[in-house]
Amino acid sequence: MAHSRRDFLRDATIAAALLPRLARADAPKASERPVVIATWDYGVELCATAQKVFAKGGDLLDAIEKGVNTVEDDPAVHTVGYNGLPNEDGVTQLDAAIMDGRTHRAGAVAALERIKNPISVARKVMEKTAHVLIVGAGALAFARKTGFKEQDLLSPEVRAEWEKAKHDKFWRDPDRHDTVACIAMDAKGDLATAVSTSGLPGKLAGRVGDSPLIGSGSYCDNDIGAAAATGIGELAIRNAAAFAIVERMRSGVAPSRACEEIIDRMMKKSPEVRTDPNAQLAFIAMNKAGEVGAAVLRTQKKVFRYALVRGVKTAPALHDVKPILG
Ligand code: SD4
Repeated sequence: MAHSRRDFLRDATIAAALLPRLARADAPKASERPVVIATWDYGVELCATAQKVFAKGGDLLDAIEKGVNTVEDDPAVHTVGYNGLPNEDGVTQLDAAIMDGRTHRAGAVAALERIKNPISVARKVMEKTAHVLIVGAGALAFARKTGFKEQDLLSPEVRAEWEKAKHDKFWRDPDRHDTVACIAMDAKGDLATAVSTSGLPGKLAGRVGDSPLIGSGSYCDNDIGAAAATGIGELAIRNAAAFAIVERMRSGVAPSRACEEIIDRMMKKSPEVRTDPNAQLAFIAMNKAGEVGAAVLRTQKKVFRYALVRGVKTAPALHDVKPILG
């Protein structure tokens, strides 16, 4: 199809708008690596833990696994790991995925019960099997075989809270579903992603969200960059969102802009997300230069927050991102 003058002008305008972002000089020097970005306020803990692993000369995967473990282990976090809120049958089912850019291998578990650290099981799937994703009873059996300890995932207090409120709007409180997603770059510039969640509280038994699905909830291409999601997984799945963001970065688009473009595309494909207050979704991304970015469609909290740390000397800091739809 012929490229009209109008198309040319539009493309030139878009290119000009992107230029300052592409030319931004905030790509980290080697001394500012490693770089770790993680979703939400608890991302600070994650980044701090990963930073300590890196500071001791630890490996990229150890850094992100241990970082995610701190969130999974925290009983005050009701959206990930231990004390993650249950499905409509009162059973906590966890999803997680890890991807290593160096090998382009990935491991994931979905609807995993009774194991508080699904990210560690996902890592074992990646390292010890020829598979990528193991679900449900098979995932639990695999976890048992590889030495994970089974336990009740709900504290008595959270179980009691759930029993009391299970029939009311408890489930629809958007503060009750926040996935921990992180992207890390080590000192050599290699990339990895990790995502862990209890998914949407009150979900149907066996429902799988975006988080364990490589390409939807996370994706890592060691030559280009990585992306990861938090929010309503069905939206991310229907748009192969994390993969799509990485592909935009492959075309030279900066991380924030790549996240925004996929949200724009999503709004065009599914116009109902513009008016549905429950349509919440946010992305984080990092390119091979170590530049990071994020975008959020909507959140009932005022802003989406991510934690970021560069190097091993400065402490992680939180960054606010305004929603595209208020
Ligand atoms: C899911 N993406 O299971 C997860 C839940 C989440 O903010 O991140 N909520 O769909």
